[in-house]
Amino acid sequence: MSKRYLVTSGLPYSNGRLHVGHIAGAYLPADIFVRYQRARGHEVCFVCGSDDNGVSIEIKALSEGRTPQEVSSHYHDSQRRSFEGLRIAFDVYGGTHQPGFVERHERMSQAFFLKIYEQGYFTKRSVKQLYDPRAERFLPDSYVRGTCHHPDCGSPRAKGDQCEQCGRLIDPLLLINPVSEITGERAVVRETTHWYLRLADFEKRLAEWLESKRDSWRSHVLNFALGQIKQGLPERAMTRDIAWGIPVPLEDPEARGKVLFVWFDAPIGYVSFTAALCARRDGDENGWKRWWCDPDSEIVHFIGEDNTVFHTLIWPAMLMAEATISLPSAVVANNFVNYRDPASGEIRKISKSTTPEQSPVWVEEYVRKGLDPDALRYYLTAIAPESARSAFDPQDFVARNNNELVAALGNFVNRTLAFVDRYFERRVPDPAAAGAAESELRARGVAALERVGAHIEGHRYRAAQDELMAFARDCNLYFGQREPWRTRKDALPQCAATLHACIHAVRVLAVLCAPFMPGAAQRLLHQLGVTDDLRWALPEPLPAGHALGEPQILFAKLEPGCMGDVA
Ligand code: B3M
Ligand code: ZN
Repeated sequence: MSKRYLVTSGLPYSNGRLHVGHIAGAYLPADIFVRYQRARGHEVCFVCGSDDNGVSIEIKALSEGRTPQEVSSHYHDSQRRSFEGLRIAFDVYGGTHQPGFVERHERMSQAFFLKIYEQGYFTKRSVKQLYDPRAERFLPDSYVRGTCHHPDCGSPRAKGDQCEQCGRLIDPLLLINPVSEITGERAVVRETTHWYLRLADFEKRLAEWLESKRDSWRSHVLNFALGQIKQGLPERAMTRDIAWGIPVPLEDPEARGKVLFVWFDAPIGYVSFTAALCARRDGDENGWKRWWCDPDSEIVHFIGEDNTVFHTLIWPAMLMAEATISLPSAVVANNFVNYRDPASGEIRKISKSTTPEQSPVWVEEYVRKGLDPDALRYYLTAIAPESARSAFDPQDFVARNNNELVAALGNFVNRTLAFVDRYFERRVPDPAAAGAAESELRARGVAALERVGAHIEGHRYRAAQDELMAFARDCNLYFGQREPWRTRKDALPQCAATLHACIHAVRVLAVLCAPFMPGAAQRLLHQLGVTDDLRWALPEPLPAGHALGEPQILFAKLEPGCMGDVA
């Protein structure tokens, strides 16, 4: 039976370039899942876009002397190109403050806020906060520094949210000699008013809902969320005193000049971008309800680890308060990817300040170098940070490309097609002499389809791709054991049957590769001279005599250093 999936990837802040860690965390696994479910015949909508609001974009703009709109549109475009370069194919790539999206997004976010407001889930509260008198603005915790208030530490450079010296949390109002990071001015305390979502009201329902996911979600995600509930969920301010964002839609004079907390409007972006897609595709934006409110539709969120609290607690609580949109079926959270410095061997965090600009860990650079997107997709899935952090190692990337993609998968395809090209006039040989070994290879293909599929459905992408490669290695083994170079001379019908089976295996490989390496899958079809739709099923064997395409190299061998010395 055909199902419906609404799949989202975390909306990247449009204030920087994308790196391989982002891709491995929230985008590539989602793209694999989407391609796979489509191949199974399910209906899928894959939604993403930029998270353009919030203080990080505002401050970035301030430091660059540009407007937040300029900054966010610039990075929105850069990020969109990076996704395209890696063939991560969203149905819609919106932006919470981009032309063509912002109007609808604002309208829907405000309506969402008002609905929760009317249900009485907000508490209006006046609070003290640090303020920069020169910049004339309230200071987000992370933009204040001062002396750590933990008496046994006293570091003079503690940040307003956390002390980097002793690692403990900081109460910004207790910070000694707080200074604004924006102007260097002494920060002062001022009163302000905000609207707090009472998350505690949802604890019981959240816990029940999370418990119902025991058997299907990753245990670290579930345990984290349940652990937070056990500690008690604090109320959270859903409004902010900044100029850039979605205006708070209340008549209350105290709401004037305030915007929605970026984490309030960002997940609504998933919905408003879907509406934009429906409007564009079918002329009716209300089509979004079919994806988001219909119990037959499954919603799957792919995110990086640092977004877990928002997707497993705050967003679901917002949805419970809103009461018409469904809760997610799954939240797939991945860990971070670090990188290994080839010069020192050190494992480091990928960061704007310490990772060289030319490094191919920046997707833009990788794409600009003209390297194969499939090679990166393969590597990032091979090191997918599904249960722990992993590290991008440029030398390992080259080694795996050469030893696995080229030497196993590419080699099998190439030796098969080159052989047929040379000895069978590039036509599919006759399978009349096929026997037990050929049936076995065919059964092996069926098993690979089943196993890879089961792993993808369980969100075990690394294991899924390993199965694909195991099949490729078995194909090579089969080729070696059947010795077609020998049977060609003394048992031609058998040789023909062997190559027929190998060609069929190549066609199976195209199906298996398609979610992971869509470019390679297309190259395989081209070489087979077919235009398959790559449905997730055992393809029909090609008839004897079918003309194949021209054999080509499936994956290029990479030279050490092709990733640049820096990486
Ligand atoms: N922009 C956080 C991040 O990029 C945030 C995700 C929003 S998802 C609704 O890490
Ligand atoms: Zn400290």
